[in-house]
Amino acid sequence: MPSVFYIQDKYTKNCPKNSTYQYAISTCQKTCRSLSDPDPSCSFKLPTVDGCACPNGTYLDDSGACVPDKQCPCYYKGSVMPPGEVVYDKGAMCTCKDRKWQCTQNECHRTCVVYGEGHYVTFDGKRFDFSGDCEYTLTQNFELKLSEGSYEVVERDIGSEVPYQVRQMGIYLVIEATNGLILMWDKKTSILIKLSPEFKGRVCGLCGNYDGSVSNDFITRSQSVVVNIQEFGNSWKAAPTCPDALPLKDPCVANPYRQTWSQKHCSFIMGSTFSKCHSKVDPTPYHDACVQDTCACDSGGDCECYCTAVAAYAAACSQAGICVSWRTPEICRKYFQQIY
Ligand SMILES: [Ca+2]
Repeated sequence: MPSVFYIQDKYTKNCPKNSTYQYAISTCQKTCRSLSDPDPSCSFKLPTVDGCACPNGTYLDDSGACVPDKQCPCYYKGSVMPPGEVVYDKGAMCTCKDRKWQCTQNECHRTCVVYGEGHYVTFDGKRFDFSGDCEYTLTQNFELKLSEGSYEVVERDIGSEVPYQVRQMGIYLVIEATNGLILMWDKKTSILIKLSPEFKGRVCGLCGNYDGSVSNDFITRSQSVVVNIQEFGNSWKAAPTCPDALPLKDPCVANPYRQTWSQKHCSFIMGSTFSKCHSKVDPTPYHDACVQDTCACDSGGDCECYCTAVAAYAAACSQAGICVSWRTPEICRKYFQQIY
């Protein structure tokens, strides 16, 4: 703590810096630091003194000058930070302005994932299974038309096509729109939709409302929060005349001859290849989805459904910052050396 005032028994015109001579100064003088942190010298009373001190409305900064409060610096973990200085603390970016830290949460894009036989993970992390034969709205603000390798992105509010770039990344076609939307599609059953934080709470559809709460994602097209997955999913059909989807039957019960093969292969997700990721992303739901899809697989052979299911876990790991190189000539070799 720098000295707050300069004791002088006799009047002087030559007070240091921009302090002035004053009589009967309280020993507790305001410093810039005391505006940010409690000043221990103010916690006990001492006799008043005469001398040089900061004029009213000014505060002693760490260089010993008297400044208005707005010119005081900020303090971060005991260090002096001048106005305009930026620090990063607990994921937030904080800028020193008017002696106070102004922080903004440094948030990333959130992802909605749809993969395999109707497995969904919403922007807020709600997981559910829903499968029907209609077209459905994934996220209301956008109309995404994907079929057999062709695509179109339309933002509804604006009513016009959003400018976007398309590139191929491994097995994924990546569509990056200029407004904060990134779409990754394997041209089969997996879609990842990434939205920037500006869309928080502004979207609806099967990918949920992206408001940060996992408990209110089943909001129907008519804006009611429901518990039933079919009621929720069917409300987002594009065409009301399309028949409602029914609850999913356990495909391993329907196709018991596939169950052993499925369980044996899907245990790969729980195994050592992905061990680095297990503490970051719970593998159990991905394993269960893998078994279901591999039992249900009726197109492209057993391997395709299985590889898609494993790729979904690998993609989730990658989102969590763990990249796992899992494809080998023996496992899903068709896509060997391709991402996820
Ligand atoms: Ca939500």
